[in-house]
Amino acid sequence: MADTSLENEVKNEEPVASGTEPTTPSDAEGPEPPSTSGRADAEPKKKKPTVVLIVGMAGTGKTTLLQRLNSHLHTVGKPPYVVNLDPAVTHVPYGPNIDIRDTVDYKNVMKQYGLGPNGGILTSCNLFATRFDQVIELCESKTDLDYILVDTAGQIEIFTWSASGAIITEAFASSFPTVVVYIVDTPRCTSPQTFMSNMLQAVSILYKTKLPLILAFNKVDVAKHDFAIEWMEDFEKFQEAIDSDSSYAASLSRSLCMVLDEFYRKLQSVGVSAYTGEGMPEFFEAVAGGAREYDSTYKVELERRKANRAAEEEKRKKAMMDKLKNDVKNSGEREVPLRKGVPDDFEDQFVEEPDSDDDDGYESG
Ligand SMILES: Nc1nc2c(ncn2[C@@H]2O[C@H](COP(=O)(O)OP(=O)(O)OP(=O)(O)O)[C@@H](O)[C@H]2O)c(=O)[nH]1
Ligand SMILES: [Mg+2]
Repeated sequence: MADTSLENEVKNEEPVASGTEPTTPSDAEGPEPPSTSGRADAEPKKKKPTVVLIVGMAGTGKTTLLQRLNSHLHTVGKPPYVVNLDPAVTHVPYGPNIDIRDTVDYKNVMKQYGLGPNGGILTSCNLFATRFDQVIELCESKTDLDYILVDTAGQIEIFTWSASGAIITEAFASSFPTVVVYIVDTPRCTSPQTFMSNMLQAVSILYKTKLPLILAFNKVDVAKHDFAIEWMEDFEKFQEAIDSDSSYAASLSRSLCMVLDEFYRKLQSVGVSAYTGEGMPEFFEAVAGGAREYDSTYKVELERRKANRAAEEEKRKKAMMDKLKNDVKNSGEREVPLRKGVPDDFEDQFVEEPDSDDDDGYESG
């Protein structure tokens, strides 16, 4: 049974009036993403919501973007279920249905374990991960849901090496179609080397989670992401951008951009602005694409792993049974079949004296 104490009742049930900039036209117009509009009626009611796990480095705009996504989904009549997994955030501008801060006091964790802020955040996430089955149960108990939006802390290492990141992503991904959205701070990425270090972070997320990954270039109201698309589509363009730089880091970036070619081809990338709401339809199209990719890759692999585990378990049971039979045989004892009820051929099999009065099947002593 789900522990409902984890859940914030109704907080997110009421439409959130706006994103960060309430008067910007995008959400007011409520542009229905082409890929999602009209889909709801055609699909079976009991379909699973897609989990959108928002990750990215500190200050890239994860929380503000989540607020925008939440606002957009309310506007188009598909209110999401919202989970905050950042224990250190002081102000959450959306109403989370589940908030890690209601369960774990990050400052207390720091004090109790003698940790600094980063260690405190990591440990808080680890502590919360131990209750994550309850979060999944709560999410599963919701009906008519299209999206579960998950905000995370800027400590990206949670998802690249910490135990809680693996527990959280695997728990979501084994229950729902799950897509990871890596947020990039576009204006801070215009230098080729910063861009490259960001891409390497994204690769390590993909490497660790093995889930469909979307690159969301945020803050396009400040700087368009065209340069990034160009660098990803044509590595020569990226090399041109660092041509004048003869440093070791630049030459490493030159080599890396060719290696990353394969990674870029597999990715979906969108430009968004959490401030203006730009790119919302494209964002949800990419999420729908990610959910399809989940079905055709991750889910298939998940089912293969489950089948393998079941086959292994079957093999283990059979080996144990064989060993047991062998032990019985070697000990020279007669094998005693166990049956429920009394079979028709009971007497033929077990009663040594066919004419014995004792018909309860046990040999008298
Ligand atoms: N111009 C602009 N600023 C943005 C946008 N999105 C977020 N910001 C600003 O970026 C800063 C960081 O935003 P947050 O949403 O707190 O970023 P975050 O990734 O959640 O940060 P952490 O949780 O600390 O990792 C804030 O000052 C936001 O107002 C955007 O689309 N455009
Ligand atoms: Mg945040």
